[in-house]
Amino acid sequence: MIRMFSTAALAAASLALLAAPSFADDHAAAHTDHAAHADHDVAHAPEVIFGDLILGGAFTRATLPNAPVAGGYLTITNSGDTAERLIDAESPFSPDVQIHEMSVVNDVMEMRQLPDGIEIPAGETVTLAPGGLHLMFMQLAQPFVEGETVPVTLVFETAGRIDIDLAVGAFGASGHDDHSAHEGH
Ligand SMILES: [Cu+2]
Repeated sequence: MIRMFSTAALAAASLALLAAPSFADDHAAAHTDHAAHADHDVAHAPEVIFGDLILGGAFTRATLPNAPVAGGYLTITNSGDTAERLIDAESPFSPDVQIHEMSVVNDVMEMRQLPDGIEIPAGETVTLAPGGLHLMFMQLAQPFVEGETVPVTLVFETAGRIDIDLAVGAFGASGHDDHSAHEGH
């Protein structure tokens, strides 16, 4: 059944290709992309190459309707030979996207803003992940919806600005709540 459908779709695409090559190409590419994406349980945005920087696995998690904040995560690889620094982030979903770190201080998990951002040493990868370094979307303008994407502009000290999308995964699937420090007030 699936095979028959695929054959029919291919035939249709071939016919369309004869009639309107560019449209058929676009459609086939989009379809393939979508099918591949649906295979993944965990949503991650595609890798983005930005000069010497490789931005990978960008994701966030769905939020409850009135959640005040949300985290953002990705890996940043610096393939260059000079250090880089992530100094700011912006998003239409928040008037104030901050760079945060969670760490254990005197046996208490604390979250703090990093006013100087995050250094990405030459040749190294820095991971922003739940429980550690992260982007923090303050004063959320609207909830993050699973399956959608959240655009964010990363601002690097040397390389400048790059727009990426965070893929929105399931709400708190891990049960690990890295936003409780903010939700308390
Ligand atoms: Cu935070």
